[in-house]
Amino acid sequence: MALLDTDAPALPLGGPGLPQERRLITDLPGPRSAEILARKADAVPAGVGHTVPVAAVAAGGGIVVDADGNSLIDLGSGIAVTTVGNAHPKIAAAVAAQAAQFTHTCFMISPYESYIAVAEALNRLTPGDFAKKSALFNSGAEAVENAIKIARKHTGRQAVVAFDHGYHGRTNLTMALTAKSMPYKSGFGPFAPEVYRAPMSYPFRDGLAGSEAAARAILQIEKQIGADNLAAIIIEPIQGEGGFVVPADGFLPALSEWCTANGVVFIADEVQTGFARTGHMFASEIFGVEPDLITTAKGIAGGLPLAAVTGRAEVMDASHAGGLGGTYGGNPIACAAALAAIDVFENDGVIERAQQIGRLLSDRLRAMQAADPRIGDVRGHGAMIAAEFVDPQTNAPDAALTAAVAKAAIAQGVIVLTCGTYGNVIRFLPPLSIGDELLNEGIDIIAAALAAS
Ligand code: PLZ
Repeated sequence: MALLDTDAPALPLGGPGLPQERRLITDLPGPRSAEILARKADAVPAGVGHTVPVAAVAAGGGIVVDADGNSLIDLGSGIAVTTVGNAHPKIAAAVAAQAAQFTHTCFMISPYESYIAVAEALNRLTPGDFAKKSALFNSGAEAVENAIKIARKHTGRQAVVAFDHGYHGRTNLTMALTAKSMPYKSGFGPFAPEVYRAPMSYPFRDGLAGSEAAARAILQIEKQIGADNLAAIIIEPIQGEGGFVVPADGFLPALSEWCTANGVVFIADEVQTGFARTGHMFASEIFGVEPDLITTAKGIAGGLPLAAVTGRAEVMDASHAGGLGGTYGGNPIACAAALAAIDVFENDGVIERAQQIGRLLSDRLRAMQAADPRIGDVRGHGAMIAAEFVDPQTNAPDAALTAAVAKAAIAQGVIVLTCGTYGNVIRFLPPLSIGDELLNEGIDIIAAALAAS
């Protein structure tokens, strides 16, 4: 039905029947949001920041509504989470039905079918035609932690390699895996040991072919760690927080082949790229790799907290009984939401919509780039596209320009996120329920902000 019908006048997807239009009736924040944010400053520590100075009260389609009745265009999906749209009716119904049935038993105490059904779906949908198993957790960071535990147990080795610009979370082990110090790590150490960093393929900045970048990384790994000591390498097929860095062709397959040849577990962190975001169910498919383990979260359950590790059955089974788990992992409400979301991903044309959005975004951004050399690079796949801002003379990152453009767009009611090691990337992660009109209006506003900066 109207899920992906972009001609629908309102509410293509989700929620409380919201008109699909940007509408500012106050400056941002309006008085009600300002009051709520003042309470935030008193009650919530400063370390928990926010990007958009409004308090949300409703969201659906491509719109977020704030406490003063302003409607903002959503180009962020709450960091790549509400891929099927916010408050999707199928998810809202599944959540309500499950909440009325039971909210928790703890899967480790009294298992239930929906967890198993989510595991079966993940085993079927992830790349690789081999026997797989899945374990469920609550957050992306928790999935990453567990993937590393599983890889260590399977290999009997300790070292783990992550990559320049990589992001894997904010817990102690995942801080160690994450590359960027500010704001994620600074002052929060000491970090988990036996974590090493290898150079990433970043075609815009290193100019290397995928095979060259892989040879560089592998040489460093062999010389500085040694394959015999290495349990796993973990990599985002397209880096998220690090700047939507798309590795050169051949980079990921070469790493994956080296891992296989050396008994190292190849872990793809698809927390941000997974579930149709890139115009494929998983980004690993774009590069033709079949990871041993895949971590997922974010888009998996339409906004409910759920995460997973999926992978080769013999690797996943390495842990002794009782070695994996957690009180809430695979909570029944989150599993009900995931089953509803997976139904939408498989049956409602979501992947095709991500590809359409990708074409629209990259066409528009490339046209802007042709007219303005401060856009050094446009890259990404599907509804995960970014523009990198630079000084056109030197290609040096221009974080100040990036921040100014994002701030101006947000002030006009467009929720847009930045990213990148150098803070000079604007990323587009719209919900796939957004209509073309809102998407174009959002880009128009960003283009005008750039022209004025
Ligand atoms: N792996 C690839 O993108 C989360 C974090 C934003 P959690 N990215 C958004 C922030 O500032 O905290 C992410 C990711 C990749 C792991 C994670 C961690 O997922 O669900 O936030 O723990």
